[in-house]
Amino acid sequence: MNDDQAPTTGTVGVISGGVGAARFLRGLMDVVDHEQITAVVNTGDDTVLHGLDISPDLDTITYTLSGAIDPDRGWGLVDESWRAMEALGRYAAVRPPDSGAAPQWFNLGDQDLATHFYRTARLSEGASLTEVTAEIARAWGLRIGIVPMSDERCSTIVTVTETEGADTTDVSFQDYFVRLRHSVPVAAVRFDGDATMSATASTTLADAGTIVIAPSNPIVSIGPIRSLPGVDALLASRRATTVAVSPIVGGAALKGPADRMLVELGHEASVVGVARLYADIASVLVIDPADAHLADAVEETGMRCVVTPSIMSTPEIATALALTTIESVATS
Ligand code: FO1
Repeated sequence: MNDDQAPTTGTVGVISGGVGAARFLRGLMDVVDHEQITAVVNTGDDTVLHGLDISPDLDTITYTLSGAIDPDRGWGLVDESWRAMEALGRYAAVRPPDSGAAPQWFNLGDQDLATHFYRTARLSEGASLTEVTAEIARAWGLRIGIVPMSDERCSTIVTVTETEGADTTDVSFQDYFVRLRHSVPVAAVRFDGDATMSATASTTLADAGTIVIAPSNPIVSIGPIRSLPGVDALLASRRATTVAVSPIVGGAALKGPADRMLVELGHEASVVGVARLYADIASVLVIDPADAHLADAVEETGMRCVVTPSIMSTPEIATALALTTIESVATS
């Protein structure tokens, strides 16, 4: 970070999903001291496979910020090998029809497995997900705070129509996203469990000088965090210093199925649709120049609209986006 670039924001809490949030945080790390940044991260995508506790969004953020992410996939580690996954084939061939053992539809790289081994072992020793996540971040040399939204399980459940004309079924988020390749119609999304905000997430959002809602899917990435008791009320009370970055540009999602999902669930897949979802909890919406013609319509929702390039195709654009975003609600 350059001192002459530093805006007067104090600490920054970033409400985060996976890939889009990770790229935004990477930019933020160029303009704010790392110790001043805390990402409050979605864990609604978390899953258990092979008996291992897997937290995709936490890992996507950790790997991206430490420069170890596979840049093409946006998840998992660069220069990864897949020998363990291949070896599972031997057992998939003999598993009984009613067994879920040796699933191969969710790809866990050989080095990535080490993270899941460590997380699972520490959780089974009684450590909280908050503690384990901090340990993993430290192991990757990070000084920013990476905090799970909750230490309890909160699972995103997606109601889908798996085959045309069939009844709807409820599936886990990873079933929808990876196994069904997010290509089936979504009828509803809900968040199961009686989870509460983790203590660190709660302190982060209460005390941050600035809160950013990252450019993540409003329904399945930001939605699980907002579903926790007290989060929306807390954000509403911090509305003046909360800014959201639209994950929708030109009517399309930057990554993933957010655009289709918004429409299927009765929202508009545009920056105006995003503004309607966030107007009660954030005072500013950052949109891309591609949507500049919708700035007035965004402002009609009660949000101030800031127009700046938001497609983070280079690190420089991510840095400039992060700076403009936090300056949009800077106190002085
Ligand atoms: N996404 C895929 O599309 N296919 C995979 O096989 C897959 C494996 C995977 C393993 C570890 C991990 O941390 C993430 C992984 N992802 C995979 C990404 C993940 O499903 C999604 O990016 C998020 O859950 C959505 O934010």
